[in-house]
Amino acid sequence: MNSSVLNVGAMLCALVMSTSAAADYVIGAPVIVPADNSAVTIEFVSANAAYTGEFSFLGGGTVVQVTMPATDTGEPGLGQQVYVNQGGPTDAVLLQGTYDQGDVLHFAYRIVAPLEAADVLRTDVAADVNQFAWDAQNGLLHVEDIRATSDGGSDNDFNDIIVRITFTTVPTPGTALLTILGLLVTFRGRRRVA
Ligand SMILES: [Ca+2]
Ligand SMILES: [Ca+2]
Repeated sequence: MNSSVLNVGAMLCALVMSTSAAADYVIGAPVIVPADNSAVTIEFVSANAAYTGEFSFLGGGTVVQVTMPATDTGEPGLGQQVYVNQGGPTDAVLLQGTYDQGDVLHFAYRIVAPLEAADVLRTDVAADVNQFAWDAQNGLLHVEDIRATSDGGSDNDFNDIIVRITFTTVPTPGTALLTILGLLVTFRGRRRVA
């Protein structure tokens, strides 16, 4: 097999991989916390939109409702301000609070410019949920900033802002104590053997 055939094979493979990666998100799927005592960080991945929008964290709760609201740090009622899509890459942001397995995290996207496009999209509002698409496998949340209308309307590219959501398990005081006790037992056991 010559190298050009190998190169074509590699290109096809890359194409298939990128195609399947792009199709991994599910429109309207909730962002569900995978484990107890999870801290959550968000990173800006990319934005490709004519409109300017602000992405924020509303808090945790059930699929349909925020029951553990984040404190407003930007626009009143929209929780923890995280990113502006036209702002480009910035540092990862630690979200307020810790969450347990099965909690649903809620987000908002507020279009601020141009003024005629101004809109607020929220994952806890039934009419808005299909503006968000969650790729649980890769931890990527995609936002579509234009609502679909009967004559089309939206371009449905779901890349107007893309953020990566990462869950990290935080040891509770109880588990930390158990770990210390376990180490002490191990240490005593070793001394006795010696
Ligand atoms: Ca776009
Ligand atoms: Ca779009």
